[in-house]
Amino acid sequence: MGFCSSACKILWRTKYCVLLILSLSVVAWITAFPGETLKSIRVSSATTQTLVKGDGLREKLHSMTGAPDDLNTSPQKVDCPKVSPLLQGAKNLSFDSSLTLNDVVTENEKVREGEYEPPDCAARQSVAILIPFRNRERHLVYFLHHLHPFLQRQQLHYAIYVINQAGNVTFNRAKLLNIGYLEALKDYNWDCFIFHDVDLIPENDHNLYVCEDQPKHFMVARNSTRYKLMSPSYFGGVTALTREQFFQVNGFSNSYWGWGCEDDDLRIRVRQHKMTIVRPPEDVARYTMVFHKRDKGNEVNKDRSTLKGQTPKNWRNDGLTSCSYKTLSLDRLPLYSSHLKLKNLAVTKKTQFHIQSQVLSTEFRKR
Ligand code: UDH
Ligand code: MN
Repeated sequence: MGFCSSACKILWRTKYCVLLILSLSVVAWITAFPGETLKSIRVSSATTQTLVKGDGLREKLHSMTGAPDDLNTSPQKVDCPKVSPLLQGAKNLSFDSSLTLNDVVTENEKVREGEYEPPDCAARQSVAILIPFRNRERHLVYFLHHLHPFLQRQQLHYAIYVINQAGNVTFNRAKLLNIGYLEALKDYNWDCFIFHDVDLIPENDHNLYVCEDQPKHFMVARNSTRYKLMSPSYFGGVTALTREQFFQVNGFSNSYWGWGCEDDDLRIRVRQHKMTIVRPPEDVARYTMVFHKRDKGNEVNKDRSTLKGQTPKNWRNDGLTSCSYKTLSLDRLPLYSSHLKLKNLAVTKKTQFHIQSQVLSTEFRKR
């Protein structure tokens, strides 16, 4: 009996000890458990990130953690309306000779590296505007001043590229535009390319800078020809082809040095591919051409008619596929470029390629 009573006492005390240990374990487990769970999810989402990088990662993370999405997402935009509510119609253009490139930068704070996207809706087309260029700084200021707001009112995703031919070699508008197409595609898979003289300013924003299912000629009426189309076959000044249309015709010819007929050559290519040319109505597609004289280095090309006659047999070997050049500098900065004499141009950033004379003499020479 004595043995039994002391054994009972020990058991009684142990019971309390076990109970105490049990309750302490429960408390410790409850405190530790949520931390453990979170940790394991974090580890697994980190693993997921490497496995599914760029493939619905955000959605997967979100469904796993249920955490608020703090990964800098923007909600999916709805398509911009077919007719932009921002259009203003016909405008009287003014050209203030005291306007500077810096003024234009200040006016266009939402433009980044020559590029813009509507903030509230998804643009219906992404459009690259290509400008062949040399020594037309004043025209470029006017162009940028008018075109940026014009394109923004049309709710387009766009970028402006100025393709600059440096040096004194005879000007080659068409080849510069081929280079612009090839270079712009390195940035983005643009839907539509607009080949645009720097001195032509559209007067009416209902003249929509988008591509159609056929190549498009914009410059129907201009001040310098009393707002009349020069000829039904004219395809110059401002034209647009989709990425695919331009590719199909092998772009422009690279062989037109000096002024004239490179636009006719493109029309021949387009027709040869059974495409037709569409135009906006005459009362909408109106342009002001900033007055200028013939440029030095862009004299009338005496070979132009002969070249044009050879287009049907030459187009395959003369165009995008044979466009050799070397881009010596591509300036996307908003600041003035300190090299070359073209420092005034640096503002539009994404907008320029400097093809220096040094390379012109080797890679981009007149044959
Ligand atoms: N361009 C330059 N620099 C040049 C030459 C041409 O930037 O030295 C570019 C510019 O984008 C210009 C385009 O190429 O808008 C077409 O050249 P252009 O404006 O000289 O062609 P246009 O059809 O004919 O306007 C000019 C003929 C001269 C008219 C004389 C007036 N009586
Ligand atoms: Mn001109």
